[in-house]
Amino acid sequence: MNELSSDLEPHYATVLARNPGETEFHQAVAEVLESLAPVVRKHPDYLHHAVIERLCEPERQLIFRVPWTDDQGRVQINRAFRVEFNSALGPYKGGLRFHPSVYLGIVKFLGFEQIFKNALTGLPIGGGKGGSDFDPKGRSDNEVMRFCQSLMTELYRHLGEYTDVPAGDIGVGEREIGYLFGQYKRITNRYESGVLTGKGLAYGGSQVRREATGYGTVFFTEQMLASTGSSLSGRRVVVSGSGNVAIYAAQKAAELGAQVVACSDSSGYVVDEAGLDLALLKQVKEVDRARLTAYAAERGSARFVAGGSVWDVPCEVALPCATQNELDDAAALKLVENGVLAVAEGANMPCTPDAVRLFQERSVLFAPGKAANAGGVATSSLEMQQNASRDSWSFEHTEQRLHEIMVGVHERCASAADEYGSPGNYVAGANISSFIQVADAMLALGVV
Ligand code: NDP
Ligand code: 2IT
Repeated sequence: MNELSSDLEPHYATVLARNPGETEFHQAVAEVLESLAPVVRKHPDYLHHAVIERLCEPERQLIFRVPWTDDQGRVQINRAFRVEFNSALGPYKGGLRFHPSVYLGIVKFLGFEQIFKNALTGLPIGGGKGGSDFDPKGRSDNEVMRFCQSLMTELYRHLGEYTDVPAGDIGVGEREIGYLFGQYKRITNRYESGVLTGKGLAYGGSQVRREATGYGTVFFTEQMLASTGSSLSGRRVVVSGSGNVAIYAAQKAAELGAQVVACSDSSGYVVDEAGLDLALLKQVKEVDRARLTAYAAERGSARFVAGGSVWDVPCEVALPCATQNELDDAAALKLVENGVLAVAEGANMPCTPDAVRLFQERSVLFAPGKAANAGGVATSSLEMQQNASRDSWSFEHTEQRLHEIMVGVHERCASAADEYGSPGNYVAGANISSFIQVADAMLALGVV
């Protein structure tokens, strides 16, 4: 990491000492603190009132056992987490991730990022995150339902539309949110729509929530390119992942005239020089829940490369939309050598710190996840608004709101970067603008 100022270094040392082994959480904290030296110089109050120490210590952390029975009648035990990180701006808000790699350090990195991301949207939402080491791959619908019901049987007591509002993330989509909501409703005997977001359209979901993260990432990319007089039209784009964020990032990029030539999953990547066939990709991933090899088998122009790095595929715009630390310095160098102009993080923290540094040194436009992928949680907040007013908006209206929000996120990042002496540095801009917003609310609320 870069060296921290002497004001901030002790806080980072405390985070390391108090949270041993949680490397992703350390990485996320370091990345924010690295931007804050000019802020605490200008506003020493933040240090006097221990805002940084308080921000780095979650308000509440829950860890619990999730017992469930598989289709063979065997009892399975998973571990689940909910980290309610910061509620200065609103109820805790953030997704649930189901993936075998989930442990406390992952949930804390995601929850910490979420505080700042949510602040950047300008909407009244605090930061939280949760998940489980449950692996939905290869599980039947019934197994997933029983797991979700068991998880909610503990989690429900910590949730509420004014308290904590989960949504999806890796491994959690509309199917899982449906089962979770059904169990919440049953246990509480309340039709409390605003307690979960990412719901299906049949029962209180919002138009555009499914598309929102990917669309928002592309809207942010468009703003970044426009700031240098450029656009997405005619650009070669590569996305990583082939899940919710990747599919809708690819779709919006294609709608704006880009050629999206590759995507990936954890087994390898697909190159499709004719441009990805999004209807086929959705059929394979959303309906059949199959692997990318099935896409390549169906599509004459596509080639599946087992293993390897999708970042070897030459492109002008790279959208990492899979998972944390999936794009390292070697991949970044390859992208730069191949002439990449812009990188926007659809995923949370997909680029390693060395990769980010390399992009910045080589003047590649770089958008950090907490800005670029904020459209998902922003549209979750729009879903909460619709639920609270018992209303539902059209697709066009909701997409228009999302677009305005992403323009606003870009504007906040760009102007904070200018004001604090790092023009064009969206990492600094995102961290500074969101930190000030949360810190000011924390000061106003007193020592709580
Ligand atoms: P999905 O579960 O829909 O898709 C995840 C995709 O990433 C899959 O293609 C998966 O491949 C791949 N992937 C996951 N883990 C790994 C891994 N360890 N190594 C390689 N590939 C991996 O998740 P989402 O699309 O919802 O989430 C993707 C990213 O976007 C995450 O970082 C998430 O935190 C972030 N995000 C999501 C938001 C949302 O609203 N859903 C909002 C903002 C950010 P495979 O199928 O092989 O596992
Ligand atoms: O990382 C994220 O912002 C999400 N997974 C979405 C959170 C939400 O509450 O919609």
